[in-house]
Amino acid sequence: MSAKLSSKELKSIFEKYAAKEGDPNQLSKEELRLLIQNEFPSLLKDQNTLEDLFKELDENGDGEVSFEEFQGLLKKIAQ
Ligand SMILES: [Ca+2]
Ligand SMILES: [Ca+2]
Repeated sequence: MSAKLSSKELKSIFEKYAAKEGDPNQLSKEELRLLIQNEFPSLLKDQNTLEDLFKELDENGDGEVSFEEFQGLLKKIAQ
């Protein structure tokens, strides 16, 4: 896992997981779980639980994470 992801790489990861169920442009909590477990497992080892991470990313509180919201993850990865 690289600490520096281009937005193109992030977009391709997002699309791969967002397409698994429901709206292909939104990540459900389950899709986010798979994405984090497979691509960024270290994010869950520290202080974060998936629940916290999901709430943090879902800025508009609609229960799904859009690509725009998902980009907030970049800041966490960069920390
Ligand atoms: Ca989806
Ligand atoms: Ca949302």
